[in-house]
Amino acid sequence: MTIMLHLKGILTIDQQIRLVEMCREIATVAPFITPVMPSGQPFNCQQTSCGQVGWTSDREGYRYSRTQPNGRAFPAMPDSLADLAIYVARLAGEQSYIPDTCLINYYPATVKSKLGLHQDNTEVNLSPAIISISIGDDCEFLVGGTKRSDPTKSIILRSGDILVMHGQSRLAYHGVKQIIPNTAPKSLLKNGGRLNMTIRQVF
Ligand code: MD6
Ligand code: FE
Repeated sequence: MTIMLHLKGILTIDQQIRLVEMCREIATVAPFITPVMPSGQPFNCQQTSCGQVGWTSDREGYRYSRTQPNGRAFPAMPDSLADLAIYVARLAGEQSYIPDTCLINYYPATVKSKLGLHQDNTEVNLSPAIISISIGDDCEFLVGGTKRSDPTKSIILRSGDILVMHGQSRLAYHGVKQIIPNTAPKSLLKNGGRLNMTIRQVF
């Protein structure tokens, strides 16, 4: 059984605006890129990270790296984001959560924006929760079981929602089926689309 914690609408609009500003600031140091998968196929979303390491995908594989493709370190995780993650981890029953990194995905408001079914298993320690913040347009999110062939169900992730994949759901297959245009709170993202921030304890 897949048990996740879905905190619907837990972030105020002011908190969401501050998170968008945070992502903009992070992107001035670690610009969004469109990574390629090990197969060479580009992702259908743009990515950056903050924290001591950043999630990286290229021809060499999936891994956490201390440096961006441009050779520079990732910007530190802002304290307010780390504090939010520690608070939410507690709600999921994890009392000693260490937020090492936050992967930021941006999905432009196009039909092409999606993320294939996958399992998050690049972390060295696969036990701690992954805390996922949604901002902007609604997203149809698929969640299955721990085998790729398990049936999936759709849930809608809306702006201000936080989803926690922990315990039995930590290794559940999941993906982004579609971004639903023009569903975001007004003037949150000037070109529309969706931001997703996933905070992880890697080690
Ligand atoms: C997204 N999220 O929502 C992509 N992974 O755009 C993920 O891949 C994800 O939301 C692990 C745990 C929660 C997630
Ligand atoms: Fe994931």
